[in-house]
Amino acid sequence: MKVGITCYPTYGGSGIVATELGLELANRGHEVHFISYANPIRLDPGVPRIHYHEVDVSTYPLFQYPPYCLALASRMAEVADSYGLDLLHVHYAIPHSIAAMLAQQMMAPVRRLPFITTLHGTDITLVGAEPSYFPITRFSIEQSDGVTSISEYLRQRTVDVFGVRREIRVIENFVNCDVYRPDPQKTGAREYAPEGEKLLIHISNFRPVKRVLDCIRILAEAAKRAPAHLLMVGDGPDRGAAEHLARELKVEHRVSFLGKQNHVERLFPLAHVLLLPSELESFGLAALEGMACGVPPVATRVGGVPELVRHGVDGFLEQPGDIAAQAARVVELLRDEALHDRMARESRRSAQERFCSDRIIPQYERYYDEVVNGRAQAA
Ligand code: GMT
Repeated sequence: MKVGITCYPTYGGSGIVATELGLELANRGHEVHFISYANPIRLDPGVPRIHYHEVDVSTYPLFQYPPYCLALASRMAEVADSYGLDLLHVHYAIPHSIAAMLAQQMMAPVRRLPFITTLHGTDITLVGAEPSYFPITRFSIEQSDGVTSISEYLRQRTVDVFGVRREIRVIENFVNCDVYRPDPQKTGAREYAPEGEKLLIHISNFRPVKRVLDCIRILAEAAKRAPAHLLMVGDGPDRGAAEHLARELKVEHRVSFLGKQNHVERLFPLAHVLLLPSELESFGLAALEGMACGVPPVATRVGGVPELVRHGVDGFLEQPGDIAAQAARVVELLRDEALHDRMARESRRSAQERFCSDRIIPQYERYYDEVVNGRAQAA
């Protein structure tokens, strides 16, 4: 099949899922065309059957806000026409879904161009629920030829918040278990922890919903009872505050802020525990990537996270903001080697048996087939 994929190409779970999906599809013989304003971060150039089409948003003194959505729609229609795309698959409803709908209408005199919208989380729970975006988000969901959601939680939330009656297919996030794999030797960990401290890791876009300050507080508490060092990977609005808090709590020597990293599959395997203290998480892709590397998560019982992490089996779930409880779980995992080994094994097994690309990508392929052949249930 020939698929056009649009996503936010910079850092963020939805762009990562879209990029990994494109790579997996290309690997399975499909032709994939990324259409976006920048090359998606995890997309190395030169991959066979992958094409990248940049959207150029020209400015003009009249445009206080350059009309990206329109430029994107034009490019989508152009690429669809030139390369004979079978469908467009957009990740994150706003504004990608509306751009796809416009491209579809532009192509209508030529042929049918169906589009699928994949909902990732904040497009529904935060942005889409804002009064100014609410009606257009609902409209874009109704107009899509197919809609998928990355967890059952997000599907239900979309139904509850938007009163959507059409089918929303749940296709959970996935991980490539050959790329994300454990390293029992934890080669390279000493670079960050020369005294042999165990490493904790947090990876996110450092937005308030991620509660990154909690990571620093958890580390400070846990380090009183077990030697530990925290890797903070990513960047975003709360990074400065997190660095400040580390100094205030006098643990700055125990925290490494690594900034945005392209090859997180090299960092996860160094860690013993992954921290995901989010206020809300529709899935928690970072936790899945960590689990595939045999790193049990200490996460919060919010949104779709319990669909991924089974409390006491392959990780622990506590309440958001409960630093004492999360720190206590970290200490358990750092001190009790047998417990850690068991959970690390279960994490890996869980990723392999429930969320490996080989299990999930065929679900997208089947859905594409239904949508292209007009068998998916619309509004
Ligand atoms: O919160 C983020 O990291 C960004 C956001 C996005 O759309 O880029 O992530 C959402 O999509 C991810 C991939 O499907 C999910 O794993 C995250 O749970 C989800 N974030 C939230 O729901 C807050």
